[in-house]
Amino acid sequence: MSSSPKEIPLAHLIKHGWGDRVAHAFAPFAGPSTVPGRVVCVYRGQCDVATPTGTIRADTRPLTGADPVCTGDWVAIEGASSPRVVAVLPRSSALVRSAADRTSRHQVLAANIDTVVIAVSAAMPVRSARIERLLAVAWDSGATPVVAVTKADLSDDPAAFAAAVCAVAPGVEVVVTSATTTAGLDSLRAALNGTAVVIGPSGAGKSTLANALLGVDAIATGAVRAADGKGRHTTVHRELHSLPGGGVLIDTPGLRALGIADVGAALESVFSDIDELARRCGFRNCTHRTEPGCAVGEAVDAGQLAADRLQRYRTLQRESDWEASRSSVRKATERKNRDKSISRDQRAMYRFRNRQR
Ligand SMILES: Nc1nc2c(ncn2[C@@H]2O[C@H](COP(=O)(O)OP(=O)(O)OP(=O)(O)O)[C@@H](O)[C@H]2O)c(=O)[nH]1
Ligand SMILES: [Mg+2]
Ligand SMILES: [Zn+2]
Repeated sequence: MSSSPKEIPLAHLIKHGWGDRVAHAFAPFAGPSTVPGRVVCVYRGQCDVATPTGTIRADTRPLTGADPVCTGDWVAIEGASSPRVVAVLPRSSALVRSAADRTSRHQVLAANIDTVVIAVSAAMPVRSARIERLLAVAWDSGATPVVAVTKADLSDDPAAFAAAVCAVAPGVEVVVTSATTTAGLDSLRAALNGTAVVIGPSGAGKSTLANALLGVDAIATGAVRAADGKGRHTTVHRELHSLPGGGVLIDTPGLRALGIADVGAALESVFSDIDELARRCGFRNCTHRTEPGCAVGEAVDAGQLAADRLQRYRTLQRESDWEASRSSVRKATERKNRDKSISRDQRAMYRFRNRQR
């Protein structure tokens, strides 16, 4: 008899985000010796997984591929005495960045997420390009971005800081918080939904914020460098925690350079102000450079759109297009290699048959 999810004690899994969608996705893998689980932390060849009987360490080596599991993944586990991950369930969303070395594949930072919390420290000047980049990755994941301004207690004018952030995050909720004074934490809690992942540069206060939401100091934090206010990369693992009031939170290590993958239509969400203007341009394929009747150009001239924001939009567009072409080259190469190996297998089969005759 195969065990249906209904027969499994689910309290520990529900705390980690189990619901109808996941139950449905797990159904084809259900079996007498298979249990569902959620990956809470990944190590080389192993991972910690929340299962119906608690969180256990499981072997991930049975899976192949460069980046087989990632924090937030739902998996199927077999083997009670030496548990191993035998399958990764289809992801509902994934936060993806372009690999830093620009040669290998993309890296999945978190899976099955509903909210992406972008941590922006109010103790540092606003870095618009970085916020836009993080938003591009967030929108592209399929989850909803929220900006958490952190360390509001260290800012002379948190409202002005928030306004500057809002200017580069149209349509995104911006919540001003301080883990020190607890200001804004309730608003942030209200903005979270399902599984949230916190991203941002090192030292932004991601882990401190996560601890504040968890209500316990479960995660180590580290002081920023006095000289430039940058963090010291205290967090090294992506770690999933279940929140006391329901919901799930993934803390992540500080992002160094964040290369965007082919984010496609996500840029229209990041730059929805420019997208809105572009609809009113005289030409449908307007490049917003020299065309007559260009609503984007007119908005720049009128001081309604910052010229540098348009410039950053172009930069990200170019990067995304380049990644798209790179990925189509990669797909073509993969196809060619696969065709080659198929014809190699066929030749081997014919040789084998000929010998049999
Ligand atoms: N004054 C003040 N300091 C804060 C606040 N939040 C975080 N900090 C401090 O900022 C420093 C960095 O915080 P972390 O939470 O370790 O930062 P992080 O983003 O997790 O950094 P990495 O793990 O390196 O990516 C620590 O010294 C925190 O105490 C806050 O709301 N107010
Ligand atoms: Mg941290
Ligand atoms: Zn135009």
